[in-house]
Amino acid sequence: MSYFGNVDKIKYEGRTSTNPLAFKHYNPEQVILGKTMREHLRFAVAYWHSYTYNGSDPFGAGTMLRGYDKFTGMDLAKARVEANFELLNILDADYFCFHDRDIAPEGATLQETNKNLDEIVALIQSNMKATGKKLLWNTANMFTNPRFVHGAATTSNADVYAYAAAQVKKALEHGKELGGQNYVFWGGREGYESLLNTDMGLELDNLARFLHMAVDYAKEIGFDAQFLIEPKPKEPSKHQYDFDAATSLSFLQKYDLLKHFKLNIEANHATLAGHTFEHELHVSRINGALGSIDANQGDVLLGWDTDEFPTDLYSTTLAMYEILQNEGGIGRGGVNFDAKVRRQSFEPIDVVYGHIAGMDSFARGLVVAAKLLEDRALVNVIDNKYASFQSGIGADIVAGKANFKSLEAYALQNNPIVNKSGNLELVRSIVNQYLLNA
Ligand code: XLS
Ligand code: CA
Ligand code: CA
Repeated sequence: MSYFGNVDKIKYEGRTSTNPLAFKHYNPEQVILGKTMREHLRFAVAYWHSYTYNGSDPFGAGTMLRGYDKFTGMDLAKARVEANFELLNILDADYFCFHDRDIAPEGATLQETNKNLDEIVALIQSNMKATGKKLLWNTANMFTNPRFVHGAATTSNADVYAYAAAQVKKALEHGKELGGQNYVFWGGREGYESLLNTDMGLELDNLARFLHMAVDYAKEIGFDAQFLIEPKPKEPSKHQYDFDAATSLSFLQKYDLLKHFKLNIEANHATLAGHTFEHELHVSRINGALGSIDANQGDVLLGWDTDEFPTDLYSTTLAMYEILQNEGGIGRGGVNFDAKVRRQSFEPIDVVYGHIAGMDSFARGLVVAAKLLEDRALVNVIDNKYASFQSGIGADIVAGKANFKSLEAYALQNNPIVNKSGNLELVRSIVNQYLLNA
């Protein structure tokens, strides 16, 4: 059974190809700065958007036409496993990601739910063995079911807290079984609506306790995945605790969790927080916490999480520019397409086109970013801008040799002060030249 119309494995045909089912920029074995594109990018398909999402929105029903629509329950879950491995093969993508509730239906009890999960995880495992495909990360969906109305690890109901712990315990066991490279915590409903009925201090303390328990349990069972927090503001609660990278890092630091966690940065979440994608990646990187990325893009005209396939080359270039400068690049992380086709793009082939567009956009971003770095185009701009810290009083400041008295003595005899232009318009046109010519 084919769910994507018997499409052959997508091949690289180069930038002049007009074949819609070919890569124009993603050439998996091409070496850039000592690593292949495949190794730099570690592309992953997101289960929830590619197989579970049906195209519904608050105003209308699902529109997606899928070959597995005829199934329900566990049969549907099994068909989606087949669809996953078919799509990974078509895209020549090595990784996939899922929430527990994407892969198997919930039962009437936790026991039944876990039984369903065990069965599907075993099926996924045998497909992984047969194909060599790998799990980039799994996570627990603790936001869809109404029991999480007040949150999961930040709920006001201790019984829900215990349920959430049981759910993550199981997800960690499955992550281990499947050799997951990472494990993600996105705080779906970990936030609040109003302080009038919220004990924020207790909620955050409980969240930290929960994460410590997860770290301890992973250690106990020998699951050595990289743990990731995925920041996001606004959705679904008004005040999400993991608002952005800086907020998440300060939380991790306060609760002595920083050594156990890195961040999974999503482009659309960055823009919702009022930042660029590269800002969030940069904040993570300079704090040694850039772990993985969720590749997508928002829409400047809309204020919510649209999870579009990434096609903005400016953004993919600046994202890859950060990743290339990260120690070890993307490391154990990867480029996960947390992206869905538009509601109007309801044919299965659109999922293939969406991924090709995203993979090509990141491959092109990689090439341009590598060239920018190789030529030190932006490095020179920045070195020049901060040159005053290389010698004289600036070098003293950086070396920790200055104090208020020595700085005052310097300032008193240094008149007038001369500033240099930042030349930002020139810098932007240099970036455009690289985008067009690299
Ligand atoms: C939702 C998030 C979610 C996480 C995993 O906006 O992006 O899908 O990536 O729970
Ligand atoms: Ca995400
Ligand atoms: Ca999202």
